[in-house]
Amino acid sequence: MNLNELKHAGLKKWIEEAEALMTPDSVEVCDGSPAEYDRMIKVLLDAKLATPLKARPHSYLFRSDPSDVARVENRTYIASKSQDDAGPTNNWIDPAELKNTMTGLYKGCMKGRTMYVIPFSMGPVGSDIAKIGVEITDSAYVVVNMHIMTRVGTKVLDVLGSDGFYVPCFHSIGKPLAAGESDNGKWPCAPLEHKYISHFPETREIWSYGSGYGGNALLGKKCLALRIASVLARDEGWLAEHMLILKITNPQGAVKYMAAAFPSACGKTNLAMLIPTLPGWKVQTVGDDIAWMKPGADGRLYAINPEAGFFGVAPGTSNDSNFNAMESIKKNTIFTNCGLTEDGDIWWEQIGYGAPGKTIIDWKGNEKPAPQTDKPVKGEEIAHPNARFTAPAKQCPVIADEWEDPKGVPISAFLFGGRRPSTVPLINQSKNWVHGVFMGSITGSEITAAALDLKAGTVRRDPFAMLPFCGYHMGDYFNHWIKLGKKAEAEGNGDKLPKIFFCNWFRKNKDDKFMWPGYGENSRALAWVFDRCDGKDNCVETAIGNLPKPGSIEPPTGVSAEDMAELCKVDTEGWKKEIADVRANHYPKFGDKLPKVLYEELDAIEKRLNG
Ligand code: SAT
Ligand code: MN
Repeated sequence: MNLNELKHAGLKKWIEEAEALMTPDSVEVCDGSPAEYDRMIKVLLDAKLATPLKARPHSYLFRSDPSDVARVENRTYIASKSQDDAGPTNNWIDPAELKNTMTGLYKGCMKGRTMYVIPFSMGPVGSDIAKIGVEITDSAYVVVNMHIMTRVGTKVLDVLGSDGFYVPCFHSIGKPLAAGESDNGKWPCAPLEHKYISHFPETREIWSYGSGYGGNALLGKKCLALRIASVLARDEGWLAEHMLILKITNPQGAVKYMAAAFPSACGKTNLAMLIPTLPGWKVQTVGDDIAWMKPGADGRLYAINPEAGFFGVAPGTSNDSNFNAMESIKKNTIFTNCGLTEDGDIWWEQIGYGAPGKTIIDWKGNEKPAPQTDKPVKGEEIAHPNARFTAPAKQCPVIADEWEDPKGVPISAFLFGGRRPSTVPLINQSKNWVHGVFMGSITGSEITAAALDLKAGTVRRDPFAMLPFCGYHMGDYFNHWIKLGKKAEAEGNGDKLPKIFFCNWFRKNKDDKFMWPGYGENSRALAWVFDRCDGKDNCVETAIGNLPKPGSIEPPTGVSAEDMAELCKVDTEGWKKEIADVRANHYPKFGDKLPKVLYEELDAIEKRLNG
């Protein structure tokens, strides 16, 4: 599409300003067509950045620069006008100063390259809950990934009309090309000290520079759908959350939808695609990473998955751990930083089998002996631990029919969880909304090996799994959740709010062995949650919440009755320590902005534990 065909004058002006600043050789407005995808792949093949995979139709492998392999949290900024609005858990730079620095970096940054303009919708095009963004980028790799992860193209411009709202997103890899120069197999990016992933919450803008990887570059995902959307949600009265959405059907055919937030490495994608071991139950996927939720006219909370694909961690994904993910990536998939086998397929640690043939190319492009087993060897990884697949959600065999319903799906339950070897029971229902917000606010995982400045055994708290993704002060964020509950109650809709639960698949016994098998067996806890939402008499009220009544969750094979009882009981001493840790080390981080009702909740639980 030609720039002059653009109906939106503001958008056209913004693109022209970007072109004048970044001085690309040419400008292309993306139409989102399959032909455009193939043309971009051709550009990437010519630059020797993509390797076609013989074993998977229409699929390609990329190897990034070893310095550009993950989100860079220490280069990620929330540049609100006041530092206090960004809060203590976000990096902050004054927006004028940051724009000044970045304008300097953007100057001439696209020389020798094409500037792609990607109009995209987060959420089904035209949905009331969806939002439009436009990403300007000089990376064809970003274009193909955005094709899969979002809805791109002309249909989005049609919805935008001549004056619609969009989030403007600048992205440059920060590697201009001299005349005649080509990337020639070297992943283009800028050095770490020039990387910036910047968010301007007041003006709803995203400026990213220097990285081509994942959430740093695919700006619809964490930047728009979480950091900027969390600010929009605060201002407009809805929720933008780091949550999977699943559909669950019981043996009688009744359906509920649940949304769940976990810190990284807790198996969110696995839970979203779980295959229940409980006979007659069915789980289907609506989303695996992000949920946008708005109160509907009936008082219920309706959720959409703003994304259109999965950007999943590859290592650890196998037919055993996530069969449906393995099925989703059989074709039309982009792989980044995986190993390449002799027969032209990808491979990674814990894929479920050793690598075929004699040799394998690792993620850095080096030839190595093909591993006989899929066990990881630290420091010798074939795939980078953050290697990824980008696959269309519609390829998931258990994608729910409603996954693209513009109305969204009504949520019955929220689940929070983390890796907690001790203290936290298998599943626990909050006593009420505020107690549920308390549960979300103390979410975290215990760290196993001593890392950075934290001792092993310390709980690294990641409230609502949103710490790296909230575009404003976390104290205000907790308050937003509390206000949403209060408003629903004031409108007589308190009982229509999702019930809130805390789960823990990672309890260990004295011998350091997992007490719960996890994966498909987690359906037992989901079934209990399902029945709880219907008010079934399957719980006992305790000091910390509503726990499963003995016998209400049938233990899976290999879990003894004693272990089951242990998994579902109150560890009074452990909880006293938990409360003390939250009081001394966690809540004070948020200063005055921590809602008073959360301290009251802390006092109330402590009193019950002592009483
Ligand atoms: O790279 S992403 O931000 O998209 C994924 C992640 O780091 O959680
Ligand atoms: Mn995520």
